[in-house]
Amino acid sequence: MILHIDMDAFFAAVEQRDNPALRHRPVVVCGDSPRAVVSTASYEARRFGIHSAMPLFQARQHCPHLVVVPGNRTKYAAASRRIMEIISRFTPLVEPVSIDEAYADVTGCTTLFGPPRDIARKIKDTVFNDLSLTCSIGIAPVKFLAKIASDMNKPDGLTLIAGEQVPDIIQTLPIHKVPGVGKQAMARMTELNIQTLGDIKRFELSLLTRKFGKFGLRLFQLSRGMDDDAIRTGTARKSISNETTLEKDISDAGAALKVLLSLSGRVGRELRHKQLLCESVFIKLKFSDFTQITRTRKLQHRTCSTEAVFHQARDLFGQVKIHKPIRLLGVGVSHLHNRNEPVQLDLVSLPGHESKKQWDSVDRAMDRIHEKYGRDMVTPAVLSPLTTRSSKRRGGNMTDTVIKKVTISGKVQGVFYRLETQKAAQKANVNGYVKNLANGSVEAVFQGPAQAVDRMVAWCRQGPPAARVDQVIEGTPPAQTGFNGFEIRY
Ligand code: DCP
Ligand code: MG
Repeated sequence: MILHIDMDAFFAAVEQRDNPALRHRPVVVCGDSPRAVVSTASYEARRFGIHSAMPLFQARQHCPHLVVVPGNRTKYAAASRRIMEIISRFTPLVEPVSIDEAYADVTGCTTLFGPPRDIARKIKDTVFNDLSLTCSIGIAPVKFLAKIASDMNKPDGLTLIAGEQVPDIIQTLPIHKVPGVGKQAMARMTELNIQTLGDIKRFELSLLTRKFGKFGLRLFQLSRGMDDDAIRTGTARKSISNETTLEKDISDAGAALKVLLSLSGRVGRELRHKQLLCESVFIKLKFSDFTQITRTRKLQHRTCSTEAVFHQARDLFGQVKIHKPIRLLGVGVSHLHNRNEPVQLDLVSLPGHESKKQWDSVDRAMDRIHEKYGRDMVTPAVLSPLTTRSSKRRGGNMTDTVIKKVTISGKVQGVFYRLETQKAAQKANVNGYVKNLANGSVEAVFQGPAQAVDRMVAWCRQGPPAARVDQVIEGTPPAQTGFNGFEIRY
């Protein structure tokens, strides 16, 4: 039998646990920008019709005395780890599927711990005693029904679907509750007058695959209670992603790329932290009219490099025709593998790049800095618009400025090097750009007061920590009339 464990109103419950003043009150966990969306709502808030992904302003309309709490991912991740650890005391076959959700196969553990319902009870009690949090558990012979069962009596539920109940449950299960049935599939279901999973049985496999593609076969199987999806331990997480609703809608590709870079950084960091490699990269865009698209690409080589993830995200983004302002951007990776699986730890192949492994050390350096100083040390530089002190000076008298170009070779490519160059240039009030060259070196052009430009050239000879500068060649800068701040070029 399979257990599906899902925490109740997870982020909100952690906040209510840690702050008694929040208990029994309508609470949402949410960012504080005017465009923030609800991460999760306490069950008290749900009574007002508030739910995950609802814009905060709307939630406030539903419930004027709503309490808004900023999230604390570190705290939720710590709780999540403890929950997963508790579950794995009962069975080694645990598949965490998200921060607050896991499947566990308890088939082989009943002699030791009793029947599945007793195991579920023990898990619920231990989670409650150790963490003061409640969860809901569904038990069923197959995964998809276990998930459906965990949702049946939320919060604090324990629901068993025994083998003999399966045909009845399937017959009456509303089709939109079947995992994988989204808006598009629902439109076709309506065309075919399919209302419950049982209704699928009326159709031949060939028609289902014609209508739903590969998913048609899965529907065919699920409608007969068959789910051959096994518990995937270890690298069980199917994807890692990060998305952000922008403070303001944007139409500018450059600004979007900066956000994608920052998101790629977070995704890359999580990959490396979890010792995983990915084989696919995807991006998600939501537009001002709330329509959204995703684009995915399978990679030739597995990677955990921020640069490689960003490279793909940027390419995918380049293929999207932007007709409307962008409201939300997301970057994700999937087809995850353990890093220590016996494959070459190579990074995605980029035309003309021989020294890809450099990124590995750059990433590690970035990760160390991030660990030491926290996220803010790195990300604002990526996202900081080019209205730095130096760029604000632009438009003023730039005639006393000099311009110099340098080409830096060594262990210098990677996001980190360019970010640090940008930061140093901004601090020195120097305009220009820094970019990677196809031959593995980096080109930087500095424009500003002579002394400051010289300081930047000297800075390049040293480079940031973790870089190894072998050579800096001064060259003739391309003809330029002036730069708007100091930018990272791609
Ligand atoms: N989450 C999020 N944004 C969303 C959905 C969820 O940040 N759009 C986060 C917050 C949730 C956590 O993931 O607390 C788990 O998601 P669930 O869908 O399991 O929702 P909850 O645990 O909050 O509630 P439920 O009791 O319905 O499981
Ligand atoms: Mg949950």
